[in-house]
Amino acid sequence: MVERTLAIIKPDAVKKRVVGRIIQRIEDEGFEILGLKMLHLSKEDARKFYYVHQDKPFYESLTDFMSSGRVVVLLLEKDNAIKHWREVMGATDPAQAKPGTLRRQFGFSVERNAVHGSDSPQTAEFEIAFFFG
Ligand code: DAT
Ligand code: MG
Repeated sequence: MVERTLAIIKPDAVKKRVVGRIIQRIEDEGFEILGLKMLHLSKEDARKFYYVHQDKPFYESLTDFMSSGRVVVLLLEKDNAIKHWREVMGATDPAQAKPGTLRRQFGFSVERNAVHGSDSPQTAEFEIAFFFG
């Protein structure tokens, strides 16, 4: 089934200058890029985007990090896009992520883990609307 998902190249990956390599991987994996933009989230934007985590101990730190520099947001389309993109990203903690995944390749820590991906059709709908209206 053709699905859409929301990907973010996080501030750590932008600072490391690996945006091009991550986008190349997205295209090599067969995703169609339907939308792409670079922006700098405000702390308030980051808090809204990650509201599901508002009660977690890492919420403040996560939203500080996500508003610390520019990000690239992408609207991706493909068969099984949500699951496929999460497989390409790898586990949340780069140290646990499988070899060949983007988080293993480019992530630094559980927080500075290079990329984001929607985790369900409901989340994808919210996240796509958040950035692409
Ligand atoms: P994912 O990004 O794999 O969907 P998540 O939704 O559980 O993971 O968490 C969102 C982000 O929050 C994650 O990419 C990095 C950060 N995070 C998650 N767990 C964390 C932890 N234990 N300590 C610090 N940051 C964490
Ligand atoms: Mg998540």
